Amino acid sequence: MERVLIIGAAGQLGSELTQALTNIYGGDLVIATDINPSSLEKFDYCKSQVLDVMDQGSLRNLVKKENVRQIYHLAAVLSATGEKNPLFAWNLNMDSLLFVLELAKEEKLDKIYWPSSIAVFGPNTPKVNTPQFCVKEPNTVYGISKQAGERWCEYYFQKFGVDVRSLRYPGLIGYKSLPGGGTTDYAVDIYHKAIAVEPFVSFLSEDTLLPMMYMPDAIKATLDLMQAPKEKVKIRSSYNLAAMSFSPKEIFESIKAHYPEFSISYKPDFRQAIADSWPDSIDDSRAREDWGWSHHYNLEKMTADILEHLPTYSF
Ligand code: AKB
Repeated sequence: MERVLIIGAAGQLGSELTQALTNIYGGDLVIATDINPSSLEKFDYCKSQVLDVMDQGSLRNLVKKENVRQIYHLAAVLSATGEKNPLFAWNLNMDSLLFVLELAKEEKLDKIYWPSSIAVFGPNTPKVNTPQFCVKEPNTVYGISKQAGERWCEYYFQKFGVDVRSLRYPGLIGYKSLPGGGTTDYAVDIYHKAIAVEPFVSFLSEDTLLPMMYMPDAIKATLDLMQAPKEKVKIRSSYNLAAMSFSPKEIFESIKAHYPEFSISYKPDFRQAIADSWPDSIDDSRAREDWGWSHHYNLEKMTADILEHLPTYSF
């Protein structure tokens, strides 16, 4: 039996991707792993195991013992948390990717998925409709690690034939997990404050525009890319990916249409500089051309869906 391994499964993306992969492959063929034992309780529908991705020996043993053929490597320190402990973020983000790529090469694994981010772009990147190929001078440790990671992915594909695929996610917004240390995570937190009828204090200024995506679209993009025939995946660093762009003021207004009492104030902190270094909007035409990507959710549809489901969702 050939299995699919998810590393960092309890995070924002993993929590929903693990369910989607289980729907495709069945619970016996999917193994959710995370460093935090209590976070694995939610994976009662598939196999699960504690795994520290920095423990190379345990990772290798697990892959061999369970006949893992695909790895989704999602464990990472995000942008805001990374700035608080840059060397830890660099070591975790880079070493873990290299462990996985080496393992894929040695064990001739079928496919690897590794997420990149709009954080690969920096202040000298064209801000509007940011192209697939352009200047990238990221100034966060998270962005530098994603940029270097992209180069390593392409290197392992070119030199060793490792079938590694990647997307540059915009800010991802879902209601099934709590904010996880990202700069775009204000747009997750704001919905929790709205349904708790609490005022929201934004750590970004009102007009800070950032590219964003609702989680069902991110899951669809990930599965579409991973299921695309190999020859259609022409970019082996990472694909630009886009759905919508909005500011704190615009997301607030979309929520206020449902919760008229909701209020917001703005108190920018160190995360403002990170957001200011990132694009306003992304050109993802290569993903659309190469493997048929299209998105479904805009801001209004996303807000309506989250406000319908979040109040009854139990963590
Ligand atoms: C972050 O804000 O750090 C992440 C990202 C854009 O990759 N959500």
